[in-house]
Amino acid sequence: MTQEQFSKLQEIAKGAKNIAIISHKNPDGDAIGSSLGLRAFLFRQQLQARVIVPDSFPGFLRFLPESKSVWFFDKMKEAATQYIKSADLIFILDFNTLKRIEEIGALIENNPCPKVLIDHHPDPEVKAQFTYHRVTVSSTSELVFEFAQKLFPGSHLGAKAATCLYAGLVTDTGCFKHNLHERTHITAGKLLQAGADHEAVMLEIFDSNSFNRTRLLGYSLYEKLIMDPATGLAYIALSQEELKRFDYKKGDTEGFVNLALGIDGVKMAVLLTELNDGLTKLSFRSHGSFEVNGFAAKFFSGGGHKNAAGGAFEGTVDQAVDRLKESIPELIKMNLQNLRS
Ligand SMILES: [Mn+2]
Repeated sequence: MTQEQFSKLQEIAKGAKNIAIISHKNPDGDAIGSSLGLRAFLFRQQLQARVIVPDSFPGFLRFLPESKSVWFFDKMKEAATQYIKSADLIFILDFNTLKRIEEIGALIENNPCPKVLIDHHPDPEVKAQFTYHRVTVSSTSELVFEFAQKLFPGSHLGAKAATCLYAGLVTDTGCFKHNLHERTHITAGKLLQAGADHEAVMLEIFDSNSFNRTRLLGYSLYEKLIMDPATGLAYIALSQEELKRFDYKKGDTEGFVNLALGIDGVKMAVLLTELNDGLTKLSFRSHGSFEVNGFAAKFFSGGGHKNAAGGAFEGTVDQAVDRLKESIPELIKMNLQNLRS
């Protein structure tokens, strides 16, 4: 975005009465962190905005400032629909295709107001008058940090926004493990300077677990982890019944797939979880030049980043495992070049 565009957007924002900030389904730390961070920053500029996401976020994000203000579309369809219809400025954060917001997508498309896309996923399909997009960045939260300074130059971010954006940056990099660039650390430093609460972010997101979640992790690793040394695939498949046994709450399986990926010899790890409605969710992780996003898109109508992608399968978890196994030869083919090198 040019300086001129930022000035124009500043004018639009100042005149806007209903600002909507929309992020994706199954919102993660970056989706909620970037959205609440932007909201808190706008609030400091005397601008009111409403964060709306398709469904709820994991409990470990509840500590974020003003997290209670987020509207879940599936829980309050009418009010949210009304709000989006009447919005005169819409921010679209942390996703590149309207498919990721389901019904909200049509509402956004039908509203002719100015839209701003801030995202780091490859090849954005979302059409917006203002696009602040870069792939070589840790997170949307980091982009929002840059964006905020350009939208209102010289303004202070505020501690609330800083904590939200810091949470997004830290979660999307898996605690500074991936999606990492030189600038990530610089941004993290600046967020701390602006008052981000590092201790709360670490404690709430990484070091707090329910009893059931800890036991589900043990069960998943001991009983459910399958490893195929021939293909370098490791996976954990959890049925609805198993999730229920451990009183599964959204976000409880966060990080499981990375433990599978961490095993020596594993090139790709997959976590399969059977959700209530006969739908199985898949999370893919890989190392280095071994890419999983194309595979997730082709076989599991998903997508994402090169080394971290997601997808879904209509059917039981066992059927999804069959589908996964069937498609492995194709995955190997897709990555043959990378495997040789
Ligand atoms: Mn993100």
